[in-house]
Amino acid sequence: MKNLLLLPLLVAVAFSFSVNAKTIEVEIHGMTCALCVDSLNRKFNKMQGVSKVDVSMKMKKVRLEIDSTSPTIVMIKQAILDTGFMPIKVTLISDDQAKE
Ligand SMILES: [Cu+2]
Repeated sequence: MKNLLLLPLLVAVAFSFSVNAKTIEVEIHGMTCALCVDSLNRKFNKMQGVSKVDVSMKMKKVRLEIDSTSPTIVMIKQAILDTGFMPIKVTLISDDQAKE
């Protein structure tokens, strides 16, 4: 019975974690056409913890909205390498804890 009282608390904690997202931008080398953009889009759309993917060939950048804990920068870089591109620079655009 005590567990039932804990449940709402656990749900609240889990919810606050999922809400705690951040946006990062990765400069990518090697994108040359729409198929490159497409393969990166598909790769990140499959990745757990990624809520939004925005690939720009013009800017040579991928912008991702991700959970605060996962995926890590290392995982993101590896995913880019796996897709056949070179991650150049990772920038944290916003952290919702820092948002006003
Ligand atoms: Cu291409």
